[in-house]
Amino acid sequence: MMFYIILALGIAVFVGVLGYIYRVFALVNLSKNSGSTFERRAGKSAYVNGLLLIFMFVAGIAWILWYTYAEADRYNLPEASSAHGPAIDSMFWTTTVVVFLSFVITNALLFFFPFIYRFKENRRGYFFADNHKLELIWTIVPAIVLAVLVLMGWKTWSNTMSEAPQGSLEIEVVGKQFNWMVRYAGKDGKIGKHDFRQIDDDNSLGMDFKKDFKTNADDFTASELRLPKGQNVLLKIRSRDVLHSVFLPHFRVKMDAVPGMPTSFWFTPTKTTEEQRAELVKLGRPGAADFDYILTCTEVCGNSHFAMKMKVTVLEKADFDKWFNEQKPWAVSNKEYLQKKGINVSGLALN
Ligand SMILES: [Cu+2]
Repeated sequence: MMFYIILALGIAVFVGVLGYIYRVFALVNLSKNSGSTFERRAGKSAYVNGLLLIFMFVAGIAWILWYTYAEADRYNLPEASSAHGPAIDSMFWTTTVVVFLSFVITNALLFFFPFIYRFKENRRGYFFADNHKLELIWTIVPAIVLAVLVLMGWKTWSNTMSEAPQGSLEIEVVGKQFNWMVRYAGKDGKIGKHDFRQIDDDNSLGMDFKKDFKTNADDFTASELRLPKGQNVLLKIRSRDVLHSVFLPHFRVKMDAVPGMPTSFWFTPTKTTEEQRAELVKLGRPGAADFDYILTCTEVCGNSHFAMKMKVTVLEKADFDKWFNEQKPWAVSNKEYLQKKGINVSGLALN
């Protein structure tokens, strides 16, 4: 590997030196000739360079458009699997199109002007110290465009970030180096209180049974995130150590997990895993038959950040309820641990 890097560097330096020598000779030649020849040759060179710049611009834009189109199926996310997802997507594409158009317009000026205003023997440059009209245009037009984008984004943001509706399914998502932990509220619909001082090898979430036995008693943990289709889900997010970020790309959900500062995100899944899988198979996407939704960390949090993932499964409501009712509360599975900690477990439903 190192050898090839050095070889590539060597070739680059060699080509650079050759080019430089050529330029020196060309300049020496130019200065030998009389004034009019010099100007003719300079004019020709400006013409060729101008054309090359235009070619580079057109070829570059064509390449971007072609690549975006040809690879769309491989890299673009499928249609959103959540109720608020389409609004986020529409905002994303509107912003992308506006930004790309401004890029094309401003860069077209940049790359066409060297050709249009290239050196000509009898043409003199036009100089001006300032131009209020031009400055007004290039200040006001971007200001209006950006204001519209910001207002649209603000509207989408406030709709997405509104208070979770009553009766949402509460799930706690906790990040730690380097995995996610999830806890369901159990039958009472409430997630029990936690205290970082209660965290140990067994009680990795720090569930506080001393202060809050009742709501903690029926909570259960799971090794994957299961969600019911069509029901509002409220993720209560926290971190046990450093910054992490909850990312459910297919649901257009993203929220930081901040130590010491609880965050949340509510949304409504609209497609089961099986429905999404079938859709991808129909689109012919690679690996579609084994598709699974994913919860992944999108904040660089340490050396195993890349592996901080959890499988997500969306089930039909009936299947979800069945699974939900079969789960054993954490406290029941860890009765001996709680007793050792001096907690009275006689109140536990031992089903
Ligand atoms: Cu991470």
